[in-house]
Amino acid sequence: APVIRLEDYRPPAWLVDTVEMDVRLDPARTEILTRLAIRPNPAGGGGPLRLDGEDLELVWLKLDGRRLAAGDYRLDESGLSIASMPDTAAVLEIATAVDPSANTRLMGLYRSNGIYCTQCEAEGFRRITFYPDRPDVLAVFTVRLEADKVAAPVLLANGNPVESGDIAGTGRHYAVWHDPHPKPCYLFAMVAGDLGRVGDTFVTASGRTVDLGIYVERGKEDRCGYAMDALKRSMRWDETAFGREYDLDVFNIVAVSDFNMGAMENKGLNIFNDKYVLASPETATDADYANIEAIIAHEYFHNWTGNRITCRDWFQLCLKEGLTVFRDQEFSADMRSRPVERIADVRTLKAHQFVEDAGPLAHPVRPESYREINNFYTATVYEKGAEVIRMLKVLIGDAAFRAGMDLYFARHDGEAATIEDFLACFAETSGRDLTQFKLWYSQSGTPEVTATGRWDASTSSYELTLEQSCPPTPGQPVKQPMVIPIRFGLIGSGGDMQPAVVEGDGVTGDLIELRAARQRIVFRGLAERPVPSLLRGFSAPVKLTTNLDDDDLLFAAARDSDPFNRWQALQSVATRLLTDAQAAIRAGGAPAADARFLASLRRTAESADLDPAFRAQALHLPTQADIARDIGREVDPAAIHAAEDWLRGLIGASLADTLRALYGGLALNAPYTPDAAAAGRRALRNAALSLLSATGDAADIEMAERHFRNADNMTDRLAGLQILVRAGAEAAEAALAAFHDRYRDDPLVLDKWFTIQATAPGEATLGRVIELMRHPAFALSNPNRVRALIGAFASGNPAQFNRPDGAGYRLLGEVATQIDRSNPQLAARLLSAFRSWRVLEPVRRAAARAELERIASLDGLSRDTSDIVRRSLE
Ligand code: HT7
Ligand code: ZN
Repeated sequence: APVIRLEDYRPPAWLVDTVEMDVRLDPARTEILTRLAIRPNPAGGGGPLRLDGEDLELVWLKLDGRRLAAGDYRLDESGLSIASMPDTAAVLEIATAVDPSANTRLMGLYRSNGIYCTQCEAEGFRRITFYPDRPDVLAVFTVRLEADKVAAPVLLANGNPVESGDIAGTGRHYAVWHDPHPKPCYLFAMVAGDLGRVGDTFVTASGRTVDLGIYVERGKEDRCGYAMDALKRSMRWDETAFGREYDLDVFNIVAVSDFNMGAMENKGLNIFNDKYVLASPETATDADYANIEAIIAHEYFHNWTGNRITCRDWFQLCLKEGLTVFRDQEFSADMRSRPVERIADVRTLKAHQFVEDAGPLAHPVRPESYREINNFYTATVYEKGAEVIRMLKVLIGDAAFRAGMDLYFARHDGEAATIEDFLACFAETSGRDLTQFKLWYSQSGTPEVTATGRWDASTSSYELTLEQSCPPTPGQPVKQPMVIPIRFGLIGSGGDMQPAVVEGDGVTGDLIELRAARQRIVFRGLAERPVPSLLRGFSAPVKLTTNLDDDDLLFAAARDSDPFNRWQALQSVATRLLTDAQAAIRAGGAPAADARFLASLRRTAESADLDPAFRAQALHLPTQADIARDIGREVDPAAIHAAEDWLRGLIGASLADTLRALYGGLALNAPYTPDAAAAGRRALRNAALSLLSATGDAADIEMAERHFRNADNMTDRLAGLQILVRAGAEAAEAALAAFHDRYRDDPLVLDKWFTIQATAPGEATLGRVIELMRHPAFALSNPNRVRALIGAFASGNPAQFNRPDGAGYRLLGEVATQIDRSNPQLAARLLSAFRSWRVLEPVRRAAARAELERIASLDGLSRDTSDIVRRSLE
């Protein structure tokens, strides 16, 4: 596949003003008549017309009413060209036909459980009709849909409903939808089927009433309440936090069960993976509720950041995705606990983006080239993209940030914009030069910051030397220094201390702007030696190393006024302990306990003045991936796993009385509610139970079994099941069977059952995964099932996926290459589990390489999969 480069961007030769579509839905042969009003781009366009098209049957083509003959145009596997075009505006009519039932890629028009639906981002519209399928061609769409009235009583498309009716004597009916807002075709959507509807209304700040609808498979209407509530809260929040009002008469959400990603922000007609809509206490965990809230908000927020202002080209993907993740994170922080949300977001960032940035798939937040754009919907574009926006806000301040957003909305509404357009708004409102800041968009890799502090009692001063560097990443051997905002405080025995004088560049209030490779700051006039608290709130996505010892960190864990850094300090000590422990285990020795850490953890767990959700985060140890990243080379996942088991067991035994008291004291004697306060109590209680049972103590395992059996909600039931399976308890099999029997007809809940088994420790897991692939509820055609079993095994069970015999790699390779034939996007995503293979110890590294090379040698690989495999091997 050719490489597409940002530097080659050229404006479109032809613009499209209006699109009128007439779609005659049929399961095997859907006909689409499209009428395009086109004109040469006044900015030097015109000439030959090129339209994208993929897997389409061209029925006929008319230009200005004249049917074109075969010689008038050229068809090839990626589209259609008309060499001789008029030099004025023209009307092009195209009739295409597609087979939605045969569309297993889930891109374009396909069927999910009998429902017709579409997915057009990034390049799916070309699988519906021939079109300039690029985000900088914006047009006003009118869509007429018709279908069998019994099979598809519901007919939906973007925009507002215009008219509907029966087609006499045919058993069919139709509906016309008009979207007045010009949009790129990737935001096009239509849905038809026999769907249940849950309705509500929302009155906007200016008093307009919007009809809200959530459409789901019949019988699931009673699981839409939380999604609807989250939608209304999102609409209100965007008005108050960003001054953004909704702009159509209706807003519809449809939940489908076959979907490649989480959801899609099509204008006025969001389409969701049903996992992120459907929830009831009986079927959804607290984490599911939080995800639903965040994703409903994310897709809704795209209405302004993505839809009203879209991307000029796919290199600018972070313009909409990074910004919208930032917005949904802020929303969740306002709805829940800000520090706890920040901790959760940073955990996700480190677990996915830091890992990606450290491996062969590393790329800048704004990539400069790609072969397959679907492979760039990554943690870097989304999560690091959000961090870049957050840094911008920290650097220029809240007022200039809000003014910059207002200016961006005013200046670029209705346009397809670039990162340069976006940054220019903030440069203007802040009066700052953002040239160096822009490096965050072009340099890949996680910057490393080293902070070395020195207390000089004779002068009562504290000297802080900050150094930054960034490791080489693919195509970028050498990096320039970035602007790194470091929020800080100096902690003294009585709390935060104020120095009398600060010497050195780049310090304003509680913010250090690290711009140079090395910067020295001296704080004078301090009453005592401070413990510096750096990178408060994780003010920049960097890897920070300090010369603070464990005593300093544990002091910070107890005294830092920044809750994020309190949590981070404990995590840093735990990371050191686990890293040392895995080294000891590899060397055949025994890990060493640390009484000070255990005492500090106990204090945090017992601190009644701290939010239970925060305390639960403190009890969650760094993940195995965190430790692998800390080690950085010659990684042995089995040793890391053993170290984790050891530390969990040690905590469970040493803090048993505290953990039992927490478990007993936090029971909620009230019906389940998904709010943050109740979820926080459950999280802390389940974390306590999980650590207790890590000792293998029979009484604690029995307690976990009772917890499972008596649970009145999915959060507790699943936590109990997970604890039993993880502990390898005798009761685990019976619990798994009971869970299965209870939810045998509920695929979304069975996904949890698949995942628990796929992430179970022990060598038997691989065989179990293979066996579960034959379970009647499992299907390679359904992305949720595949991710729940195969994805969970490959990404959520490092010790078993990375078996030294390579069997885990072979399983993933075989399944992914099989899926590649039907759904390349899903296959490529699964294979990104290989992204850290180079840091493994030699035996595993060789086995992983062998599997990647085997896959690379196969004929007929999709562009998605060959791109991932090739970059992984480079
Ligand atoms: N903007 C959406 C991305 C998306 C997508 C991309 C490629 C293939 C399928 C897809 N489904 C959804 C989702 C979002 O970020 O909001
Ligand atoms: Zn998005």
